[in-house]
Amino acid sequence: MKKLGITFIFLVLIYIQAFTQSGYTPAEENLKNREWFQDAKFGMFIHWGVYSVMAGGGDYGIAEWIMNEKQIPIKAYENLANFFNPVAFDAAEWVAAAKAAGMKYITITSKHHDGFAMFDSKVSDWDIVERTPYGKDVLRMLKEECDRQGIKLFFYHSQLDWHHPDYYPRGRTGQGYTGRPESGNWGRYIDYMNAQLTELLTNYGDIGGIWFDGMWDQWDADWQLDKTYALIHKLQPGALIGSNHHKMPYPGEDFQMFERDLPGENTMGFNQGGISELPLEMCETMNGSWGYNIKDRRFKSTKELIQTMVKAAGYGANFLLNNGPMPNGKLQPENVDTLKVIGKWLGKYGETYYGTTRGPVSPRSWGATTRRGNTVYVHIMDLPDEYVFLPELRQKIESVKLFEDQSNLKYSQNNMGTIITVPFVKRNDIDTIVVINLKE
Ligand code: H79
Repeated sequence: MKKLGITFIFLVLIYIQAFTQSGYTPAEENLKNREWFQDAKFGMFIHWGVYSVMAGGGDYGIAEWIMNEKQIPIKAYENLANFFNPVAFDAAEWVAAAKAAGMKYITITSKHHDGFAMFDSKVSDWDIVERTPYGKDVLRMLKEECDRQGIKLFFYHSQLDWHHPDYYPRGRTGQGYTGRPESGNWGRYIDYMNAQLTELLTNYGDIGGIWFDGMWDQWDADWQLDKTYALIHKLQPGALIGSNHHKMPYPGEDFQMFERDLPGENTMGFNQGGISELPLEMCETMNGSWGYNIKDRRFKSTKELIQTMVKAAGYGANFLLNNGPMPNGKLQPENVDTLKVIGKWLGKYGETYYGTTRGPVSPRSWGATTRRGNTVYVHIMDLPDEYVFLPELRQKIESVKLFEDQSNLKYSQNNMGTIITVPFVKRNDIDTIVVINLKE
């Protein structure tokens, strides 16, 4: 009887596993890429499309959403493509700026919610090659340059589509103004999306992965994730799939992202999911906008960005920092300056960041910890005391030094944890780093 019970539990467990993973076992190269991704830590997000031409239309907080926010019907919105002529676009410059910042990958919008393909699509003419005077496939140009400079390229792809007639029934957005017919074939839309994804996964060599967004537009729709994810993993088993649905990852996803919030936080009001065991990534804007907004001058300081980047690392999360290039093809000069400062900081302190995992103490109001093997890095950002307390850190310690000058720091341990003296005179404004070497 007992044996039967155990067999039954065993079968249930197998069933649950098969059910929750939908049969997905990541390929070896996928697992390798996950590791690469976690070690790489820092990437550049790029929001660029025909909406960039409108530069927010004089409003804060509007950029790539302008079609929806200003209720611009498709026929009128399509005119924008006629003015998208980024003659100053230089892929080498973008990739060099990313590299100078210490970034290891770029995630660019292949299609945002307006449905416009920033690549040469054969299944739609709503794309950069067919509709703009520029007429060139910028994704191809960027990919070639990324290959040259050793940067991985990911594609952001919106599942939500305000332009395609078959995106029907419609969700919470894109209602009532677009001029689309009040009918459509959802299955055909999914086929269309999969056809564009097939183009992206076959015509651009090896890509880093696909960054989905937009499922939150309608939860009840039949997104057929299994089909789309299986297609991607079949075409490029190593490509990492993530989706910005703000929930716990679905089967078939390879990493989890958090939009403008540290993992587990929900200041934005839509990050309601928990934290999974998959590789994590937090994305953040330089000002308050993703796409180019001419009025948005609320640029975050390099101090704030570096501290957020390090705190994300304290959760084990990557940092995907956005750029909204201008319609002429140039990155915003303010952003280029910021990237240089971050790059300089990483040039000096990168050892405490790249290739680390989350540290033994989860992020605190004073900072965060990261770790590589037996080395723990304590990042002190805002500590009003001369002492930092690391609860639960009871492992035997080999040495405690200040990263900056390798000077030894005083410490003591008891059964509650470790206390380290970090003199005020040794502090710097952004991140004072203490290096703890633990005994084997
Ligand atoms: O691409 C960038 C944004 O355009 C996109 N994601 C980043 C990376 C984005 N779209 N929306 N949001 C971010 C915020 C989401 C707002 C939501 Fe809602 C709140 C979605 C669901 C509730 C607003 C209200 C939109 C639908 C209802």
